[in-house]
Amino acid sequence: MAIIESPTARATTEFASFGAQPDIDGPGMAALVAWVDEVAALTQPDRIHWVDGSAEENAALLEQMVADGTLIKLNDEKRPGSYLARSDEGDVARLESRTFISSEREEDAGPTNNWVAPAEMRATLRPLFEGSMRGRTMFVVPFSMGKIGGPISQLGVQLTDSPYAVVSIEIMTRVGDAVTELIAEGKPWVRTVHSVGAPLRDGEEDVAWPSNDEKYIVHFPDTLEVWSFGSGYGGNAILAKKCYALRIASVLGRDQGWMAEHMLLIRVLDPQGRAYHVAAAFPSACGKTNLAMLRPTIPGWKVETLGDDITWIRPGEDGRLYAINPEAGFFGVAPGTGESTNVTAVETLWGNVLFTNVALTDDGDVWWEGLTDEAPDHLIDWRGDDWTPDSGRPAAHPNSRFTVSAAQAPSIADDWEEAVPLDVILFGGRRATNVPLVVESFNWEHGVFLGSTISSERTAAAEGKVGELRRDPFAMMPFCGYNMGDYMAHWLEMGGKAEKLPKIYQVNWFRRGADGRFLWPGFGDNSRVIDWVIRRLQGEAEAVVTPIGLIPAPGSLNLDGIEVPQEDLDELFSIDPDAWLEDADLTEEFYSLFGDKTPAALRAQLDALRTRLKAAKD
Ligand code: GTP
Ligand code: SPV
Ligand code: MN
Repeated sequence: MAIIESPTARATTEFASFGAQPDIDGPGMAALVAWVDEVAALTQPDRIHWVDGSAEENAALLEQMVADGTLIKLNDEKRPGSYLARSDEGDVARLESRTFISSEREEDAGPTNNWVAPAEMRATLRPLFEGSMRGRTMFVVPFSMGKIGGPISQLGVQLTDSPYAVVSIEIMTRVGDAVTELIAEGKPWVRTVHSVGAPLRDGEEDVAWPSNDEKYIVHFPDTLEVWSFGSGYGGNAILAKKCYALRIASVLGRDQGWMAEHMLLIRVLDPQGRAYHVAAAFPSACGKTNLAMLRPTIPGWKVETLGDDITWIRPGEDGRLYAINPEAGFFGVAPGTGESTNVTAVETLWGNVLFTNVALTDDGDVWWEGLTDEAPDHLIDWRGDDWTPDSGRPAAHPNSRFTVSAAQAPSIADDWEEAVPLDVILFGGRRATNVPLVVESFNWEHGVFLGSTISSERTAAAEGKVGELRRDPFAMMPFCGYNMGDYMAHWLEMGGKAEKLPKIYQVNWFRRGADGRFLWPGFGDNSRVIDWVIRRLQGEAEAVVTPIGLIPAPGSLNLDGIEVPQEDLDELFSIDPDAWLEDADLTEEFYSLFGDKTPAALRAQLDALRTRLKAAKD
């Protein structure tokens, strides 16, 4: 079969041997082709390229992007098979203010999502997408979240005019003809459309990072569609990730009895070799990739990586909850990733990496704040300007990223594409004050309460004022595709779907002393918290009851080999009832946003917390 006949389709010259519609037939193929045709008629690309997912095609795409100036090829001796992209200065992070849930009913989006009625939103999007791919190639990218053909995998297709998005999706998901075959067989799939919104007039020169000042990231949960316009960056452009695997998937989970969560997933092996599976929900740029690649500083413990950002959780037949990472790669925060903080990540990044907005060294390699203790004498910064250590600005953008295949991590578990039984769930945020290093919940309901109260200091992963404290329940505030009140109820319901539930903990690596420094060494030493948590499961570590939950009994946290002064430890675990009562008021305010949808069980948890805090004051 030839490239499909759309009003604008022309044969490609630079990809003469790639891009034709694959010769795949089946009952589901007509709907796919019709949709590709329909979007092409709207967006009017010069060419349509069906991505087959082959290594040759990938190489050709990369080569073309280097020729076009979109990518810089790094020094093959230093960083083989790797590239650097510099985004537009106005396109460096997710845009929560431009992210919409267009459900039929406003209450299904809820008060914490931007909502516009679907008909109105479609009327807004139509003129934006009309002709938006002119002068460009529209890529048809069939992808699978979860291994291709896996029992709980989900399929989708992204139409995009960004080759950068295509090669990113090829790292982050499983892409190619094998997916198209499943769609042709009639398997369900989600439609996602992405345009950078920068059509080229005849003969017009392209820029390195095309984008549009006007941006929309829109989800239609009722029809399972995503439409994204104007941005080429991360979660705005790799639609399989936040848009599908969290926002759309959370809606599927609500309806089908499972969960899509913003969590890393690891296997922890204790010194006896017993395996435990831990999932952890931390807001963006709060340490998921870091914990996912944890190298324990206490002897005998080992951590295997299963996932670093998204976890789907389902009840299994044996009465446990099973967890799986649906992604195939890591889109990780570069700054702060170094030999002393995450050596596994540094090793993972030896080659075959797509970097975005990091700095370029004079010998054609990359650098970012925290990669080494000392900065090189000269760099080209993320904007493309000369940089020296006394330039007075970061060389890499704070939200600069690496995109790399998960299989390349030396810590990756052999069976990382399979679901595993979940033993522990951690909730964490970035809290300079108030929240102790670790708190154990009394039970599932109390654990869900802890998750619902997570707040965190804003990071550079999204637009907004960095450092400002904001509520981020379950680390899902920007990623829940439906009403957060219903979502909290769904968490409680899931507690009834398994006989042996994971135990829930709250953690905080980011508490600071009066002098502003971190009280806890963090990184590899977070294994000490994991060790305590696992020994709690085994009934081998002592805890003391506090008004907010259980904390380690004195001496029960393994601190062998590190120096944490007693005053720091006291501060790390100090609980100020007055501050917590103030926090409880904010929780009440937050709950009131959802009116009747706030589960009564969580309101009861809040009442009980207040009662315990008041008792502690007397
Ligand atoms: P997303 O990809 O945005 O979802 O982020 P993430 O949660 O995976 O964040 P990541 O692990 O990449 O960490 C982001 C930043 O947190 C980096 O700058 C790390 O250096 C820092 N960080 C991670 N773990 C710790 C820790 O234990 N202590 C301290 N102080 N910083 C940490
Ligand atoms: C996050 O912000 O949580 C990320 C990066 O994981 S992005 O894919 O851009 O959403
Ligand atoms: Mn994330």
